[in-house]
Order: sequence, then structure tokens, then C-alpha cells
Amino acid sequence: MSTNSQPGLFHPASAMDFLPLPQLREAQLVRLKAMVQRAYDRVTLFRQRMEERGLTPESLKSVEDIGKLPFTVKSDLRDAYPFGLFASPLAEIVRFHASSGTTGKPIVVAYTQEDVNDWSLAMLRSFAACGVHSGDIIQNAYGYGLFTGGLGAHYGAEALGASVIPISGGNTDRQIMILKDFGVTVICCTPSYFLHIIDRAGELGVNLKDLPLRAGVFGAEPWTESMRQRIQRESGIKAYDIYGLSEIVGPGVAMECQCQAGPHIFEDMFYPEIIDPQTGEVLADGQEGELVLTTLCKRAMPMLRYRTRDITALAADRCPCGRTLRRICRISRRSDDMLIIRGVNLFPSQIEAALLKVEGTLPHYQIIVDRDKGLDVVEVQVEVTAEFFSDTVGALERLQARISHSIESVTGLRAEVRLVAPRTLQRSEGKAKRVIDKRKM
Ligand code: DLL
Repeated sequence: MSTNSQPGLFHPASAMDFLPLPQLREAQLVRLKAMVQRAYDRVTLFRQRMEERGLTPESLKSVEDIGKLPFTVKSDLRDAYPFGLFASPLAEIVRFHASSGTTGKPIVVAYTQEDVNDWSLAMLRSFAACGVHSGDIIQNAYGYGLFTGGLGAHYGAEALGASVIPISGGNTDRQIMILKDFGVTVICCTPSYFLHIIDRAGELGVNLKDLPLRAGVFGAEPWTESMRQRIQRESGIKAYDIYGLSEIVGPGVAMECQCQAGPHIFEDMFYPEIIDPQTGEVLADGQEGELVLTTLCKRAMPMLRYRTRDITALAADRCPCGRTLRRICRISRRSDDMLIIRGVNLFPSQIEAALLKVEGTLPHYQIIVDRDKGLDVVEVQVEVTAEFFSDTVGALERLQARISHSIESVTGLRAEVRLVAPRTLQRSEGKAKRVIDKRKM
């Protein structure tokens, strides 16, 4: 892989971004057939589901035939925990990542060496698309660990030949010191965390506009055009939107080019469809619905028509950059109840699972999400039994600590816990309103 990307120069790996459409569709079909064959041969769930529909890999004659294939959903990954959907033997797996499931167990994803190489290439193309090049100094403030953000961006930046600072998330004062002292030119983090960095830099008397920092690669959570404008106005950098999800690969499924007109999907690697989330019917370009993705070259864990739950539309009009890849419109919401808190996925059902592990709590709770100085904060209000509520302050504090600990061990998130008397939380007549999201974006 070449690493000779220079300012203003086209990176050779980006050639795939500009394939004429007939060639792109041809490449997709070849890859799709091989991928479906692999999934059919090696993953019981995929084979069973295809057999139920009377399908074999030979049933795919054109890319559009993908619509005949069964959907895959998050609970399929949970049910297969930890290794049930692997299409490669464990001996060929070089990396695991994991992300929140709807209950206590995470969902696990795996990569062969070739998968890691492909992912690095997708991330390289992502950086190149927004004008990042070798010679750039990239501060990577996505979390390193089971979350795909840190290592995903790291490998892509190295493949590009840029210099990476693997600082991971948190410790904002140190982030600002390094931004300044290392002459960082590009930062990667969640957009809400960068807003926090802007605020903190202001408090420390650091003017980000005086630094060489030029671009931000922001994603892992929903954000808005007005957040982009605010970031650009207050920090003087260009803010680019990057999209991805663990189940498909991690970051680098789609990335904005310098036109900032919505992330281009790397369609030669990830095949997108938009469906009506109620009926499953495939919708035309431009229509809003749920994004469904099929991996075209994953080996360890191929995904057939994975329902992302992200609501968006596909834009097929030509982008001025010349890329032939379709774009996704900003993801404004999800078709399930998943929240994203400081870049971490959270399902209300996980809080419920955490509470159930603690004696003395009632199944009545409410999650209040707010934003304090740009950072998401979560408060969980929990009703406790009358018996516990009349207990000593010390006993209540111990209960509170047990609940906090349980929530952190199930979700990985620290939440403020407030114990309330029985029958305090409002009962709803229909679906319980578990979440009050006060964040203004
Ligand atoms: O968030 C991967 C990632 C890391 C993407 C770093 C971009 C940058 P998960 O933790 O599995 O993976 O969460 C995936 O996050 O289904 C969306 O709901 C949401 N999401 C990710 N990027 C964006 C974005 C990573 N740019 C879930 N805009 C996805 C809106 C986003 N939502």
C-alpha cells in the first residue's frame, strides 16, 4: 500500500472512490457472491435462514437480488454470543472488539488479518477523503479498547503514513496541552467531546484558532449541522462526519469528503440499502428509512443485510468531488431506543438489567440524560422498596453505591444514581417513559 499521500494530491487508494458505476456494480456483484457463499458454507444461522427461503448462493444473479436475502439484527449477534457467527476458525482471528448489546452481554465482533487490513484501508480512504495526508499529526482521542473507534482510526492513520498520537479519550487538559505542544493538525473524537475541548480551551486561555489544528474527524454519535457550524466557528477547523458501527467493521463505513455534503459509503466494501423499518420493503434513493448494510469483503464475520436501526436516506446525486459513491444523509435518530452517551451505546434495558441485580430496587426507574459543559451526563432515578427507603442514611448510601457499581459494570458508564421513594416516578398509561433526553444539539 502506498503511503505517499501529499497535500492536495490524490491518494492512490482512493481510486476505488471514483469507479465508474457499471464497474462498481460489477465489483460489488463479484464480492457479494463470494461473501454469500462463505456465509452460507460457514455460518449455521445464515445457511438456515437462506434454506428457509429456498435460497442458495446461486440465487444471486444481480446486486439487486440482495433483497431476497434475510435480514440480520442485533439480537442475532447477542444470541450467538460470543463466537457463534464466525466464518473463520479462531486460529485465524487476530482481533476482537465488542459493543453494547441490549442486555448485560456485549456483542462480539472479530477480524482476520485481512479484515484488519481492509478496515485500515477503509479508514485510510476516509482520512484521504477529507484531505488528511502523510505528514499530518493526528491526535486520536477516540477510546482505545473494545470500542472500535480508537484502534480503527489508529491503523488507518498509520496506513496513510500520518503520525498518530494514541491519546484515547478523557483528560481534557492533557489533550489541550498536546494539541498545542505537538502542533497537532487533525483531531479524531466524538463531536460532543470536541465541544467540551473547545469550552475547556477557552477556560485555559488557549485559542484553538492560533494552533495548526485544521480538521476534525467526528463521529460515533448523532450530531447536527448547527453543531458543525458552531465547532467550525469557535475553533477555526473543518469538521467532517465519519460513520460506522462495530457490527459492520467500526469507523470507516462512510466518510465525508471536503465538500462536507454527507458521508460517502465505501460501497465496494459495504453494500447499503434503505428499508421501511416497519415493513422491511426496500426504498428508493432519496427516501428516508432504516439503513441496512451488507459487508462485501469481511472474512471473520460477514454480515448479511444488517439492520443498523439508523434512520437516514441515500443521496445518489453526483458530489462535486467526483466520487461515485452514494452518500448518507445525517443520521438524526434510530428506530430503536439506543442512546449514545459520550460515544458509548446504551440501551435502557441494560440499566434495567443492572438494577435487577441489586436487591432493594423496584422495577421503576427513569434515565435522565443532559449535557453539562458539552459532556453528556446521566442520572438514573430508581424507586426503592419502602423497607429500604425508611432505612438509615448509611444504608441508603450503600445501596446507591451498589446500584452505581452495577450500572457501571453492565454498561461501562458512570451514572449519577438518585434513590426515590416508592410510587414517586410518574406511571405511564402506555409504554413506560424510561428516558428523558434533555440534550440540545
Ligand atoms: O461508534 C464506530 C465509530 C467510531 C464510528 C468512531 C465513527 C467514529 P458503535 O459503538 O458500534 O460503533 O456504534 C454504532 O453509533 O449505529 C450509529 O447509531 C452511531 N453513529 C456512529 N457514527 C455516527 C455518525 C461506532 N457519524 C452506532 N452520526 C451507529 C450519527 C453515528 N450516528
